[in-house]
Amino acid sequence: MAVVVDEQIEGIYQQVRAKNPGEEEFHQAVKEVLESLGPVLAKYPEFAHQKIIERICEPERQIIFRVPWQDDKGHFRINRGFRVEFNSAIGPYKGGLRFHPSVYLGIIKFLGFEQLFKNALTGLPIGGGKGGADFDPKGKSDNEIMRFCQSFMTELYRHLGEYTDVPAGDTGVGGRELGYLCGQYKRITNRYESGVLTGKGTGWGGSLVLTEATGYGAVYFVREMLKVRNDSLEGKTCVVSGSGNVAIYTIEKLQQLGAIVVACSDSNGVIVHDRGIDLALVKRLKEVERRRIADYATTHEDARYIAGGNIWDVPCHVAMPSATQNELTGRDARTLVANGCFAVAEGANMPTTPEGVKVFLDAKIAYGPGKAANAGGVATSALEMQQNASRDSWTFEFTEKKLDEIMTRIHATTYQTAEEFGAPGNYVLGANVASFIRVAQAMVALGFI
Ligand code: NDP
Ligand code: 2IT
Repeated sequence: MAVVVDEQIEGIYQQVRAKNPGEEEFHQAVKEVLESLGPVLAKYPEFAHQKIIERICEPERQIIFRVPWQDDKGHFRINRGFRVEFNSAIGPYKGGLRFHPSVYLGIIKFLGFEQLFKNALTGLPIGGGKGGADFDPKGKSDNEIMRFCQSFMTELYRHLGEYTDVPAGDTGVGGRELGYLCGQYKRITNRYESGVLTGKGTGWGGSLVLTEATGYGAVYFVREMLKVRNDSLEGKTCVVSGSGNVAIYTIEKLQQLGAIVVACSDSNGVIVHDRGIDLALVKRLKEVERRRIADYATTHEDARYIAGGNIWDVPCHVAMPSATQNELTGRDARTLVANGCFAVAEGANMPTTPEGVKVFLDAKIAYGPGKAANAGGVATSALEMQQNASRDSWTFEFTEKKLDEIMTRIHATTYQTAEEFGAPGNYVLGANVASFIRVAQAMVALGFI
């Protein structure tokens, strides 16, 4: 039976590869989920009969569009925009927008696929989607960013709606970009439809805690993983890659819980500061002045900047990859384990390569995959949608408590599912299985979707 199921799943994976040529990141994300599903098909044969896996791997809708805009010198520029509406079995399509030069269909599809399962894990009524553009925000003026966002939304708006598709931020899309996107949506539709985007400013429909939510949530997930091992974050040495939104609030919550964060990074290099990262400085450099992390070392002479360095070479107890996909390789994973690292939680989406994941699972360290560990961002987006729907705005304390409860619940669900399906301590299997069952059951209930 198990062999038949494995062959069936391998056949589906090969079909996905053949139908989506060249989309390597998408293949990788699909493979990782499919590898967990053998025991699920054995328990729920109706999922195989109804071809639920094949249906889930095919997005409901994929939109690709031209984004023309003009730079400050008056030159015409053309980018490519995307929105992949992956699955709406559980709720409206929900997921962020990424602006980065590396964006192409394969990246958006991997992110949309991950998002679908992550969103199901939150237990909230949100489907999965993702979008973005191959636009590079680095070095652009505010006016250029505004013109780009307006042009992007001029096409995207027709696909959105608070009951249809609700974007948010991701790499390269933060408060500034969401403001311009929201403004253009409002101008075109003549509707103040707050629930159509999340991550809005807190003065105009945004939720408190959303800025902090992904990072805070990832740290709560680590706290829970350590709790079942009778341990805590107090006094632990931590390394956090990146220095963007997720990294900054991961560092903040780690510090609040008594950990010492000794390194962070950007795509140019690594800062190592043994007495602990000065977070106020990182926030100023990155959130206010939009500068490079290298500039940190000009303020703190006892910190080291390693141009082109590898952050995973820095010894730590807890590692939190929070920059980008495939940033942590098999070699990096072996280095971390050899240096005594015993917990890894992914703030970024798919930051660890398949070889790296295997190293962590074989070493039996506490390893929280992104779709579980970084679900706090989208969960708080759903809390923003709740507040918008009821024309309410909650306090910071109330919202943070809800986030904490959601992350604690996601940890419990993934932990228990791993045990139930015969892989105790394996959060990869727990997250894939628990979320897949939720989506699949909704699809079966809804009939031909
Ligand atoms: P930001 O744009 O705020 O920051 C990204 C950070 O990662 C920067 O420090 C950036 O450095 C670094 N980085 C980006 N690309 C690369 C690369 N190719 N190589 C090395 N470093 C890189 O993005 P976020 O913090 O919002 O997102 C980070 C990760 O977290 C992504 O994987 C995203 O999908 C995921 N995530 C984000 C959520 C959100 O709500 N924002 C929610 C859940 C997950 P540089 O400035 O040099 O490019
Ligand atoms: O990857 C993610 O979960 C996000 N970028 C957040 C998505 C959202 O809709 O809040």
